Amino acid sequence: METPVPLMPAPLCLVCNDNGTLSLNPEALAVLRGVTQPVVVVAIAGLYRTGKSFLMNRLAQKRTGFPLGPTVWAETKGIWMWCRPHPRQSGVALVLLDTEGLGDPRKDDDQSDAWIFTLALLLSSTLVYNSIGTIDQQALETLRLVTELTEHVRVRAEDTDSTPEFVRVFPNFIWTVRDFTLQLQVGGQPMTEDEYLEEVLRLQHGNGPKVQQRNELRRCLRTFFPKRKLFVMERPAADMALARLEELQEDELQPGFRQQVDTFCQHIWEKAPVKELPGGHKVTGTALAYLAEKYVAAIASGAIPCVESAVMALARAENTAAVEAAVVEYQQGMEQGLELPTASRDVLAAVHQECEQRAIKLFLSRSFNDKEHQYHAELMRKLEAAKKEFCRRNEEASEQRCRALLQELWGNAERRLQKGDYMVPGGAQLFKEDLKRVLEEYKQRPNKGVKAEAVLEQFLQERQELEQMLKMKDLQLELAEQQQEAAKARAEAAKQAVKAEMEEQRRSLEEHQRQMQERLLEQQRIYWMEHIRVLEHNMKEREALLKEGYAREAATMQRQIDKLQRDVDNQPCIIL
Ligand SMILES: Nc1nc2c(ncn2[C@@H]2O[C@H](COP(=O)(O)OP(=O)(O)OP(=O)(O)O)[C@@H](O)[C@H]2O)c(=O)[nH]1
Ligand SMILES: [Mg+2]
Repeated sequence: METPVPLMPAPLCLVCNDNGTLSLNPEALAVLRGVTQPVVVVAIAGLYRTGKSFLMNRLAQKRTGFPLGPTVWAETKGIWMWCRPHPRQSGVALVLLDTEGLGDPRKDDDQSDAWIFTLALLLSSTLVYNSIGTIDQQALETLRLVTELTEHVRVRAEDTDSTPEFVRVFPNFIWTVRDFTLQLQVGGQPMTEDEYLEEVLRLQHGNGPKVQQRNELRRCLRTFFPKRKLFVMERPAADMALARLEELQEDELQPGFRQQVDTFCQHIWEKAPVKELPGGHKVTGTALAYLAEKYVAAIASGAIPCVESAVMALARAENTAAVEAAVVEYQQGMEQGLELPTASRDVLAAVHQECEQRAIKLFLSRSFNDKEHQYHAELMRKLEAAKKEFCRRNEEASEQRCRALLQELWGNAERRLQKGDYMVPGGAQLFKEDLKRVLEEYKQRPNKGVKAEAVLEQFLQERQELEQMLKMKDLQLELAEQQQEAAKARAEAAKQAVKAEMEEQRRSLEEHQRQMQERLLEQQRIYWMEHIRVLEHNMKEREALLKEGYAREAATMQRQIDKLQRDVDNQPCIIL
């Protein structure tokens, strides 16, 4: 059964900012770890006091939640988190991250703004940048952090400049403009919000340092965030009512605002993607908590957070857990599916095959980045050992049952032996008949299991002393004959078992290989799609730059395209 998203009646502070020192709140971290579903993570960032928390409460479908604060002073500190069941998708959680407003003049350190923005960017799958009024120079200036991201994010540990790689790991970008009053038009023609955004991001001509600086920001936004959207919203209520927005009834909000905010929320609920790692692995709340720990620890130690290092550490933890979970799945399946002793080895083998298949599937669905197949090999070893243990238990159960059965069937004969019934004339014949009856009855009884022949052979061997006791030639012959037959049957059964075992190992290997192959093909497909997406984006960007008359910038982009193409030629399957 699906575990529900842990109930979070109100948001919790996830990343605390204590005068520029960032740390994680263990309580919030524990809640996030408990979210075992994949997560859609929406983070909001932007200037302080611009209605960010209010907008996040709309996404949570709650009037109150993230505190707003009616004063001019910044309200939200650090990063606040609210995990909610996803309003559209079952089995997925919606994680809302509300961040501290940027540019608060009362803050003495300017570094925490950059780190909080970086964390919002690295943890989210959709980043909402919120500004008020119109997309003016100030709104763009606040985003200057984007041009400094090289100093705050590494994609691979060995990168000196990670910028060409950002596009692979960055979230979708949504710009929300609040209190927007302008008409969306160019030359008298109406334009869409997205067209307006592209217009704003168009490079400007001129060589002055100011133009260069602004163009640099535009270029960064265009290249880092290929998926971008704009939503404009009018003022939600009359000035007087703004300070108590949380108390207003829905119909007291401006109808235009209501409609615009609804369109925004619908877009997030319908389109915002589940957070994925490079290679397409879906991030759960548990994994997100792990990443948050790694990134915050890197920042706290004065290092630059590195996506690849965090993902590799996460992969190690997840893959170890995936092996354990797959072994448990196998063991539980075997316990439920088997009744020991099984009638034959084939019965055990059939249940084993089914459980093994399920275990590999579970492992592959959870594991990722297992480039050397190290964890897969560990799983194979553990499943083999677990199977051996079930075989041993099966043999033991069969032995016990067969011994008990022979003891029961031999009871009568044993009593006669004690009484000396076989030592009198005609006793040998009587013994022969009794033995025959016991053997026939033993053969008839079902569910003796895989040790039926071996136990019988041993039983007959143990009866050898009777030959001496009874001193009967024909009886000796009889016993020897029966014993030989039992030994033959046991040897045949052992031969069959070896053959079956070899066959089983071959099949098991094939099953592992089949599922691995499928997984490999799927990973290659995802890798190619990612690569093609980046290539297409860069080519589109190069075209646009050429069209806008920026030959030098277009040439830089061409170099990136060439490098991507070389990567394709050299390494057909790279999984970050
Ligand atoms: N003008 C205007 N005010 C708004 C809007 N949305 C919310 N407010 C009001 O603006 C004030 C700040 O709102 P918050 O949602 O706390 O803004 P914030 O961006 O989270 O603020 P910080 O956490 O301090 O950065 C509150 O009084 C809100 O009622 C809006 O769209 N336009
Ligand atoms: Mg706030």
